[in-house]
Amino acid sequence: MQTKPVYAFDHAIVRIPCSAIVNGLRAVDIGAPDYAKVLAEHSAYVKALEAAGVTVETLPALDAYPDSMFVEDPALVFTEGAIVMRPGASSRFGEAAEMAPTLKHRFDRVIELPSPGFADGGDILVLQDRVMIGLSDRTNETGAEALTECLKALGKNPVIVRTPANVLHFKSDCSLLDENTVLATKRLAAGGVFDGLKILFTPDGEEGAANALRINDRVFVGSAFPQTIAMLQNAGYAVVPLATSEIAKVDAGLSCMSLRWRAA
Ligand code: CIR
Repeated sequence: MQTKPVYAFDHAIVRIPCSAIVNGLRAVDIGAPDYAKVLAEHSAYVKALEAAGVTVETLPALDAYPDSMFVEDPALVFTEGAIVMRPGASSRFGEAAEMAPTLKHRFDRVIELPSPGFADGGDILVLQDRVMIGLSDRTNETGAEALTECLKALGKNPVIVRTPANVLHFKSDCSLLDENTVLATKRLAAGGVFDGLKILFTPDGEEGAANALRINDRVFVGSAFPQTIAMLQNAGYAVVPLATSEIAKVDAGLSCMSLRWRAA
């Protein structure tokens, strides 16, 4: 049986941004995002998922959780089942319980990450042969070790790696491009985590482009990163540029706004 690529997806879950996103978490305050513009970026993203052949389930806005549109963080999903995470930011912790019923409805197998550790989906990079768990300010060692057991129970091959200092999530600085290739910042790849894989480096000044998203035959890339777009096009990838300038104000990119999986 031929193995499907890990970026072959036919389903996704997203959540409508709530108006409290203007109060979303951010490391550096460069101004609050404009709610109407966030809605527009989100809507274009959902359309791009659908155009890529993905059936999208849209969950309602959750006003109690400013960052709840970033559904990637409170859960992990695979063909084999889902994991309810324990987000490492206290203001986001309750998002996991909000997501759990949807996962139980959609997946036969749902595993809850046991307490007391913490882990965010943004720290998890799924490669063809392994699942990387990046330690960060949101994913601690206890959480990473517990997640290792959850992933093994789903038949995955987890490895724990490090996220550079001052980088929010492991995947803020990298993404999968194909079975053998990743897009990464120089500072993240310098740690040697991708040795053995082909690495395309984000051009200097375009580190924010590293959070791209491979979906089926295309790669979503932030439209504010022309050098990265040109580099990926020259390498033969079908690039879909998407606006991310508003969500970037709350440290978000293209992977954060969906949970993606392939039904069996
Ligand atoms: C946060 O700090 O949690 C949000 N403002 C941004 C989350 C981005 N999520 C992701 O990269 N997976």
